[in-house]
Amino acid sequence: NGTAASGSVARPKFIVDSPNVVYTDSEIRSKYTYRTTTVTDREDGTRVVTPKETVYDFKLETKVPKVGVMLVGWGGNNGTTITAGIIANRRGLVWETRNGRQTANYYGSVVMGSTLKLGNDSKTGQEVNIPFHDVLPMVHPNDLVIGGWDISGMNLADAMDRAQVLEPTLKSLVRKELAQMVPLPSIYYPDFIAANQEDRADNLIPGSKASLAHVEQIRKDIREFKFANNLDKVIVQWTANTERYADIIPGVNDTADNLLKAIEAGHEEVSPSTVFAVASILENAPFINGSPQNTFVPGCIELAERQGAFIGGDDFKSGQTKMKSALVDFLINAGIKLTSIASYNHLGNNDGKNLSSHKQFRSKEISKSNVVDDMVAANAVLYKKDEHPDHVVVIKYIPAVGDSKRAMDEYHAEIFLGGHQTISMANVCEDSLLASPLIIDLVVIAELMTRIQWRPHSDEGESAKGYKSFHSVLSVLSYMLKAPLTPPGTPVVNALAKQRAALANIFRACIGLEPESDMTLEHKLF
Ligand code: NAI
Ligand code: DG6
Repeated sequence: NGTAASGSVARPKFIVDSPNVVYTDSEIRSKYTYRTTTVTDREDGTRVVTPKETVYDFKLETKVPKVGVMLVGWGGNNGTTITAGIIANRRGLVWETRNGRQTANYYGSVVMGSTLKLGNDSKTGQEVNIPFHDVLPMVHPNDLVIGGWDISGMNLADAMDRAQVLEPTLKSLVRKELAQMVPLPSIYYPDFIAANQEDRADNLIPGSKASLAHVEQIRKDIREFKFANNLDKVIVQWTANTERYADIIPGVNDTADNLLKAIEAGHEEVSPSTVFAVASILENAPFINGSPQNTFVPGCIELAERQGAFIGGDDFKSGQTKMKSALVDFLINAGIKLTSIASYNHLGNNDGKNLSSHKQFRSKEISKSNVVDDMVAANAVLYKKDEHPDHVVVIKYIPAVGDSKRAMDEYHAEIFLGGHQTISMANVCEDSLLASPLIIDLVVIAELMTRIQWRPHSDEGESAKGYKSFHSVLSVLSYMLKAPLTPPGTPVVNALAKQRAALANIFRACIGLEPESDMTLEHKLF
């Protein structure tokens, strides 16, 4: 199952002219000075601020591999939409809509739709911006081979109709190809998703609780997909229904060994998404969780660290929450005291149906609610310790509106001398058309991260000694995720601008470029 596309070799679109950057046939190596500032509060009350420099070597493998993506929940709205979207782009399709002719594009993908400032033109001084995708050699989404699992055995063409997201004219152009695609059977533990999903569960691997046999079957599916499509790498992404939270139980899912034992013993508190994560980790296939549940129980994170496998999550950050993580950053950094956020939304797709069940809604409520914590905590001028704005999240299922989600938000804030500012906004969009491009970004960036290595700077130069990968938990994916998973004990950054800057500046470091400071002193100091 799945469409095979040929792998591609992308070459750097520019050369960095610096003694700190070396290009070889297969790598870009950079020496990079990371500048930070430490703050020490002394007992005598003096605060000492010290600039700090750490020199790293980065090395990036430049050959772009042939990559496959396996979606868990392939037959859902996101799964069918992204599959049709990639085919439409790959074939350069154009279709009629009531507004005129529409050409396939990747709008909504940071990697494919946004640009990055490279520098200033040496003659004119004007900014030079390049596609984000061209900053480092990345896989092109058109070359991704897609496959996956679903508890519903419907072929992707019929599932695309069921999703009610795409224009009929586009659907007719991709129907034949999608009809050939049938999701692999999946694991279904009814207690984890809403009871209202039962009627679509007709494509199942036998067994209704975690087992080693389930892990082995999923591992086999990944290996066979890789082999059948002649792939170098497979990335697995959960875009299946939101599950309820799993209880964290000492001895069950608190350590890697306990989790593996719990799976072997068929413990009821191990969720399908955790089983998929464990199988992917054991296959060294990066696993990304696009839903809000706590797939990454402590034992799962420990297992990923132990295996040196990459994981990322949680919950795609598409519309309402992306706006929240930008707007709250703006308000609080403008010195305006945000006092409440009321976030209401209704939608009528299958995601909304699943979320109409309380335990699944609760998972989503948590991921949608924690997104302002770091911004509030950073401003002790406006907020006392442990003071938070009121924050309520409501989701209602209204079948008639289908995938067209309505989100209404009210931001209430205190301004100068006791005045108030209330910002109300309404957002209407096809939910899956906002979320699907994030699937691409997560795959493309996660794959790239598998090719980057670092070490403390060494004068041994070309020697490959001492290099290692980034931490298993890919917090660099945070921009695309509502509740970013970070390495245990490290801070979570929700502010959208900071998340994008981290992504862009890590990429720049790999080619020996300083972070973009936006100081533009060259235009200010004459
Ligand atoms: P959907 O309900 O249309 O698709 C989910 C698919 O997962 C269904 O086809 C279902 O049969 C399948 N499924 C359920 N349990 C499974 C299992 N154990 N193994 C394999 N397949 C399984 O939902 P949609 O709209 O595609 O969203 C997918 C997920 O992404 C949801 O959890 C949603 O909350 C999350 N999400 C969606 C966003 C959006 O804007 N569409 C944004 C943020 C997160
Ligand atoms: C309703 O909230 C359903 C959810 O699945 C959301 O549509 C999805 O999580 C996207 O949420 P947001 O806040 O990023 O627009």
